[in-house]
Order: sequence, then structure tokens, then C-alpha cells
Amino acid sequence: MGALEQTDPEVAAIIHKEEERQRLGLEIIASENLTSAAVLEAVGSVLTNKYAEGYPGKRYYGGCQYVDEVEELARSRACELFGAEHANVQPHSGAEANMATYSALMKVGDTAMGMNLSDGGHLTHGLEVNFSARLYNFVHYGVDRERELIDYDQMRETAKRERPAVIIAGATTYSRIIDFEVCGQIADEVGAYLVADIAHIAGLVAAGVHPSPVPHAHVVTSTTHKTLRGPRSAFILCREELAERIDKAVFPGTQGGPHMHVIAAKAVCFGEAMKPEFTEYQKRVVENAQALAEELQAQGWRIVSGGTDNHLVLVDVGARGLSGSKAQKALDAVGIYANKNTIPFDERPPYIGSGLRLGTPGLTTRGMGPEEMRSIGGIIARVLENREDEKVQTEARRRVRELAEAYPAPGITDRAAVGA
Ligand code: DSN
Repeated sequence: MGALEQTDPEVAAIIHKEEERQRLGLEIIASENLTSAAVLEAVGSVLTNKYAEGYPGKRYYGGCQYVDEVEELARSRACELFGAEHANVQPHSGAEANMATYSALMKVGDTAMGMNLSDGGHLTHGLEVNFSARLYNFVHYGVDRERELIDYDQMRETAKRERPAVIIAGATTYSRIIDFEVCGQIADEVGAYLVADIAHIAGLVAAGVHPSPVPHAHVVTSTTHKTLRGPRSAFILCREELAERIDKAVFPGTQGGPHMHVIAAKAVCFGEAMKPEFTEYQKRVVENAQALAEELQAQGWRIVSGGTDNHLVLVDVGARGLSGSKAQKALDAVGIYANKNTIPFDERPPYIGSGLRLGTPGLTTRGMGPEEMRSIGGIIARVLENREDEKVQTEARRRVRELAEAYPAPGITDRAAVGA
């Protein structure tokens, strides 16, 4: 029996239920992944006990010699992995990385430009109820209606008209390559800083499977837990000339004490991402997303933009009279976890949406390949088409469990198998 089970069986039981959900279900949420046992161990380490406000060699607390070492390691690995000049590994989350970056590059009230949320952007790219639009004057670019691809002409026109201080390139629901080179040219033409938010595609970028924004962007922000497969956290990369501004904007600008246990886990994740098998994994993530998209198309489901170049597939369930929330609920009932999403030019509100966002990072981590993706695409299609049919659901639940058991999730122990 573990310490948690002994001291707090109530919390231990809840965590165990979640372990079982992850172990026996299929996580197909594009922004999630299954991190390694090594990352989990670092997150659960004694480094959580340490206060370390400041930066390596310049802290406000004693006893920081070892956390200094681990933060240095995380920073240097991040720079090496992405070919960047400077890294700040203290942001607790992607939203905080963006908040610090904006405050380093803009004054309150300045104009910034990001992608529309409904076309695939993020809350922190200027949604009116978010700090980003409350503190800064956000204008937006988006995708064109016909091809559902980023409209770089519109981005350029809007930038020339609005003269933003910052342009944010990056998305949470965009399945195509983002042309960071063109975004960099547009930023240069209007004298803006280019910030690339690669939260979703960081793993693909690290592996060279998606073009890197580092040569074109002044600042790159990212989470660490999506395709990058690290702990739930974030980091910022920038050019040397912006290093001091970025560091000050993170601490003391927007955060206090760094989470040293999570920084150690980020170092582990960057180390894992330098290995050749990580490149193979990322190639497989894309191959799998393409197989999943093709299977769904073959079953008559429309995929936004007609396919995918990355880890993500956006299904227009509205085209078959279904809402995203109904589709998500139907899949939840058989142990397939996805999320509802808006699609470009959606008429449904975000909480309902006409899209179903799927992603392959987690399933690929479990070792699944294109064949399993086709099977899962088939299961998804059958469940969505027969939502009231108990027999179809029972069969889907059985197949999901069979697949989950055949491809164990790393870092999750099957307690029954080890006799716990
Ligand atoms: N919530 C994340 C996602 O699911 O894409 C973005 O922050």
C-alpha cells in the first residue's frame, strides 16, 4: 500500500479511478498525451518543497544549488532542442507564457493581432473575455471560407491597416502547416514582433516534422504537455536581445516562485525529445492522424480543410446534423475521449460547436499505428451514426477496451496485473 493510500484513501481512490479511465479508455484529445514514467517521477519529487524565486545564480532563497543545476539543464536542453538563443522554463502554463510575453513586448492598450478563436486561435490570442483582449487592443486574422486555410493576404492587409505591435502566429485547432516564414515577413513589413505560439505542435517542431518558427519569430511560446509529451507546463524561447525583458516579465512580472519539480520534469521531457525515437514517434503521430482522417472521410464525414498535416483532425459533425457536444457525449459513453470544438464560420456557440476535434499524440504514444487508427475511425463513425443503438454501443465499448488493453499507457500500472 502506498503512502497516499494510507494517509488519504479518499484522494487515492479518486486518482486510482482516473488511472483506470486513462488505462482502459482511448484518449483522442488533440492537446493531451501520456507522459513517461520518468516525467511523472520528476513531477512527484522533493523538488516541490523548494522555493527558488529568481533565476539560477540569482535567487532570493538559500539552498538553491541543486535547483539551479536542474533549471540550467532545462534551459540549455530547450535551447539545444529548438536551436534557440535563450529559454525561460519557468512559465506555469501556456496562458502565463503568453501573458509574460505580451507584457514584455507591449504596453497596456497597444494593438496586437492573433487568429480568431473560431478559426482555431486561442483564448489568449484576444478573446474578449480573456486578459489578452482586456489589456490589449486585439484584431484578428483567420482562415478563408473556401479552403479553410490561414488567409495570409488577409493577415497582411489587417497588419498594414492596424499596425499591431505584436503578431501571434499559432493555433489550437488548425490541422495544416503554419507558414512562419510568411508570418515573419508580414511582421517585418509592419515593424511588429512575431510571437509564435507552438503549444500544439512543439513536439512536431522539435522533431523537424513541422517547420520551425525559431528563425522567423522574435519569441516562441509553448506548453510542454501536448505533442511534446512532458509535464503540464510551458516555456518561452527568444532571441538574446529580448532575454532580459522576457525573464523580467516572467519573474517578477507575472509569476512568483517557479515550480522546480515541474522544471525538472521539463528537463526530462526535453532530454527525451532529443532521442531519435522521438522523431520516429512524431512522424507516426502525423501518419496516424492522416489515416484517421482518411477513414472518417471514407465513412462520409467531412474533415475541415480536407485533411491534416499534423497531429489533429477536425471533423465537421454539423454537416451530418450533429453538434460537437452531442458527438463528444456519444463517444464518452464508449470510452473514447474527444472534445467538441467550433469550426470556421460556425453558427453554433463554442460550448456546443459543430466540430469534433481529434488528435493522435496519446494513441501513438501507446504504440498504435495506422491500422488501429482505421479501426478507431470506424468505431467513431458507427457510434456517431447509431447513437441510440445499445448493441452498437456495447460492441464499441468492448472494442475500445480490447485496444486499450493491447496498447498499455506508459506510466500507468495495471494494479490487477501486478496483484496490488
Ligand atoms: N486547452 C488547450 C487545447 O485543448 O488546445 C489550449 O490551451
